[in-house]
Amino acid sequence: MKSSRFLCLFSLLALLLAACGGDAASDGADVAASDGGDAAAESDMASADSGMDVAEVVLRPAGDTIAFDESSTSFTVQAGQTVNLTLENVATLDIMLHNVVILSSNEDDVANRVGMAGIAAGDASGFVPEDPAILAATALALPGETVQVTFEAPSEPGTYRYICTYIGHHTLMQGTMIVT
Ligand SMILES: [Cu+2]
Repeated sequence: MKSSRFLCLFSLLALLLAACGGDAASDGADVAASDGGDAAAESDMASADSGMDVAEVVLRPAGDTIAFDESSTSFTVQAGQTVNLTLENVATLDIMLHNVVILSSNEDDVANRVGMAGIAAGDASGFVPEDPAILAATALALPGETVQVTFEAPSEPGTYRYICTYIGHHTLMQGTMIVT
């Protein structure tokens, strides 16, 4: 039974003819057709889903320096996407506190204004001022601490600055969020 079925399939493949019975030929055709259909449907689903997924972003400072790590100076999200942003403060020095403040602009003037206002805002507000250009901000992370903020990416594609507003950090500790 098995060998005759094998021979039957073999002859099908070899000759590309449905010469050994209607059942075998139609089975083969059904499987091929439904496999192709499923694969197409799955890839459609995946691309539709990717627009809805939450973007997981992890940023880290470059050790004990006042700078974001090389891999943390930029990240890309989709317009309107929910972003789960984590700041892992991997610093070990007591003075290396950090946060991430996402701005609605990529202008130096705006980054400087918010950075200076952050210093004035002080410890009580985690060095995050009240400013209309702030889209989102994490709490201040002590060395070894991890903080998180969830926000919605702007609906407008473009480049947006993020800075650390801890005292004296905003000019050195910057990155860009690219919204596509
Ligand atoms: Cu910092």
